[in-house]
Amino acid sequence: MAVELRLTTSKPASFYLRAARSFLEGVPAKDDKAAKPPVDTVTLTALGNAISVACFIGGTLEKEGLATIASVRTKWTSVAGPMKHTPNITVVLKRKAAEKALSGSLAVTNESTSPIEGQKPGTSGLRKKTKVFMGKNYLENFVQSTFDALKATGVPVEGGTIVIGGDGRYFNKDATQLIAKMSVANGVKTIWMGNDALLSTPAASAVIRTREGGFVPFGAFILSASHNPGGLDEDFGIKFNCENGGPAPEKVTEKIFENTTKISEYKICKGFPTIDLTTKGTYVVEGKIRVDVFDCAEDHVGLLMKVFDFEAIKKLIARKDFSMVYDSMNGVQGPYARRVFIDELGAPESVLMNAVPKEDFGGKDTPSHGHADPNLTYAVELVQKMGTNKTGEKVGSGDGVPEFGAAADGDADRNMILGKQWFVSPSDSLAIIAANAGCIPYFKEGLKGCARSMPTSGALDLVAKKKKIPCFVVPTGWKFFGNLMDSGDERYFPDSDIYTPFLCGEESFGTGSSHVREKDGMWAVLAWLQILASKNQDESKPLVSVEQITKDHWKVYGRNYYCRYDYEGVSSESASTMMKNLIEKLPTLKGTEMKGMKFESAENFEYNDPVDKSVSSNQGVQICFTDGSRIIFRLSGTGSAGATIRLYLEKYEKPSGNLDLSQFEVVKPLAELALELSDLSNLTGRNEPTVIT
Ligand code: VG1
Ligand code: CO
Repeated sequence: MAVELRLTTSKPASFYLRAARSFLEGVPAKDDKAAKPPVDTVTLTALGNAISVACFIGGTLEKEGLATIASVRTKWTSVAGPMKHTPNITVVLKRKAAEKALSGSLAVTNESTSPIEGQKPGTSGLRKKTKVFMGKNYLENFVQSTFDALKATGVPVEGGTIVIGGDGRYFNKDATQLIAKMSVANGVKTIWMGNDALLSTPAASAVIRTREGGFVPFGAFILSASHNPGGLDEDFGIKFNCENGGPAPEKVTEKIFENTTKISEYKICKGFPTIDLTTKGTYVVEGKIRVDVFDCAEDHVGLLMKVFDFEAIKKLIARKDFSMVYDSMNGVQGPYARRVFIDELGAPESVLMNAVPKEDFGGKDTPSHGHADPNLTYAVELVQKMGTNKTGEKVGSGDGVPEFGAAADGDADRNMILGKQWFVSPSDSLAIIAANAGCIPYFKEGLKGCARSMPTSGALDLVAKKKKIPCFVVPTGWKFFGNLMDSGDERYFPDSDIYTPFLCGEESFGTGSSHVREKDGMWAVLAWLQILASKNQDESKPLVSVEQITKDHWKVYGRNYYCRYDYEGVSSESASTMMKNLIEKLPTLKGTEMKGMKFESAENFEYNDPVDKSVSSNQGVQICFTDGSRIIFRLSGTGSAGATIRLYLEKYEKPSGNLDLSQFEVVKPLAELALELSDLSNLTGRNEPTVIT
C-alpha cells in the first residue's frame, strides 16, 4: 500500500509526524474498528513553508529506523496569486521492515545480436505470435532498441525509474523479469512492478502520473496484446508509454523501429536476481537498485476515486431495484474490479464475472474462446446474461436480467456498456457521456475539449456543437489523443490552447479522459454508473434505465446508426491491393453517384496535429455522401499475422426520424455499396465479414 500526505502549515509538524508514523507502523484493531495494516510507501508533498516539515518528518523517521528516505525531489509548481510559482518538495519514505536486501551481480554484459525483421510497432505497440516473442533475441532486440531510442532523444534513462507490467497473458512474467535485467544494464536505478507482474494499460498510465507524487518514471513497458488471445500458440505484445503516461508517439516508435533494423548488441545484467512478484514490498539489490512490487490496483483505483463521486455510486448500487454484473473476461481487470465494486462500492460478490486473470483468458473452451474482447460477438456470457443476442436485440422476457452490465478486454482499456436487454454502441456511449459530463466531479467545471477517432461515429460532434466545445477528429489509436490532453501543460506545450478536462473515445470500445493518457475500461463504466446515479437519486421513483438514457439522447440529437465489419485473416497482398485501388479511385468520386447515393467527398485521411503540428498521413479512406452517410476502409494495425480489413458504416437519422431500427439492418445498403466500390470480395475471396460489431 502507498499513501500520500499533503503537508500544510495549518497543522503542527507533530500532527503529520504522528500520521506518517501510524501509516508506517499500522494500527491495531480497537473496539469495533478493524486493524489497519502498515503502508509500505508514504509520500510527503509540501509547498513553500511546509517544506521544512517534510524534511523534519523524513529525517526523524529515518533516524528512528522506521523508514528509509527513498527519494527527495524538488520542483516549482504554478499556484494562483501574485507569486505564480512556488517551490515544492516530494519526500518518499519506504517502510524499513518491508525492505528486503537481495544479492546478485550488477555486472553488465553486451550480448551480440542482429536485426530481426518485422519489429515495426502498429496501432498500439508490437504484437506477434508468442513463440516469435520467445524466439532468440526477439524481445531483447525490441527492448534495447527502445532504450537506445530513449537515450538518443535525451530521456533520463540513466538513474531513472521504469514501470514494467502487463495483462497477465502467457509469457508476461518471464518477459517482465527479462526487461528488469535489461533495464538495470541500461542504467535504470528503480523498477516499479505491479504484483504478479500485472498492470492494466490504464493503471500503468495512472502509476506514471500519480505514484509517489506523480511523474517519477521516465516510462513504462506494458506487456499486452490487448484482447488478442493469449497462450503459447497465441499472441504476445509489448508497448512503451512515455513519461506523460501515454503511448509513445509516432516519432518515438519510428525511431525504435529504425533501431531494430540496425541493432548489433544488447545490454543485460545476467546476474540480477529474479524478483519475487508474489510478495509486495521493496527489494534493494546489492544496496544499489530498488525494485518496488506494489498492489497493481492501488494507484489507479485511488485516482478513480478522485475523478468520480463514489458515495453517489454506492447509493445507486444499494438501491433494491438496481443490479449489475461486470465481466473481466479473465483478463487483467479482475483485481481492479474487485477493489472498485466489492471493496469500495459495497456491491455483492455476484457482480464479478471471470475476475481471475488467466494466462489464456480462459482459453478456447470458454464461451469467448479466449478472446477477452468486450463486444457482442465475444463477450458471449455477459451478453446472454443481459438478455440480448449478438446483434443487440432483446431475447426472452427480461426477467431477472440485471439493470447494468459491462465488460473489459485483456488489458482493461476497453469497455462494453449494456443495460437490461440493451446494448449501447461505443460511439453512442461516448456522446452520451459527453452530454451528461456535468455529473462527473472531474468535469464539473465543464469539458474544455473532446475528440474521437476518424472512424468513430459523428454522434460526439453533435453534442460538442451544442455545448460549444472544440471537437477533434484524429486517426485511429490512442496515441493521437495525447497531445490534445497535454495541451497547455507547462512540461510539454505551455503556449498552446488548453483542451482539458478532455473526453475522447473510439468506436472500438475505447473511452477515456485526461485523467490518464490511455483509454480506460473502468473509467467508462464508472462514468455510466455516475450518470445512472445522478438520474436515480430519488429511490421512490422508478429507475431510469440505460435504455431510457440512450433513447432520450437520440430524441435530442438524432441517431448515428453505426456498424463495423471486420474481414480478418486476409492476405496482406490482397488487402494492400484493395486499398491502393481504392485510393486511386478517390479523386474521381466526388459529385458522382452510385446505387442512388451521391458522393460528397472522398479522401485518404491525413491528420494535422493542432498542438505539435505533426502530420500523419495514410490513416484510412473516408468516403462521405450527401445525405450524411459515411463509409471508411482501413487496415488494422494490431494483428499478429496476415491482414484485417475494417469497413466502418454510418448513417445519420434526425431526431424526428425512425430511431428504433436495427443498426445492422440500416447500414446494409451502405455495406453493399462499399463492397461494390472496393471490389473486396473479388480481391480477397471473402463474401462475409468474420466479425460484425
Ligand atoms: C484497434 C482499434 C483501435 C484501437 C486499437 C488498440 O486498432 O481499431 O481503435 O486503438 O485496436 O486497442 P486496429 O489498428 O486493429 O484497427 V487495444 O484495446 O487492442 O490496445
Ligand atoms: Co486493450
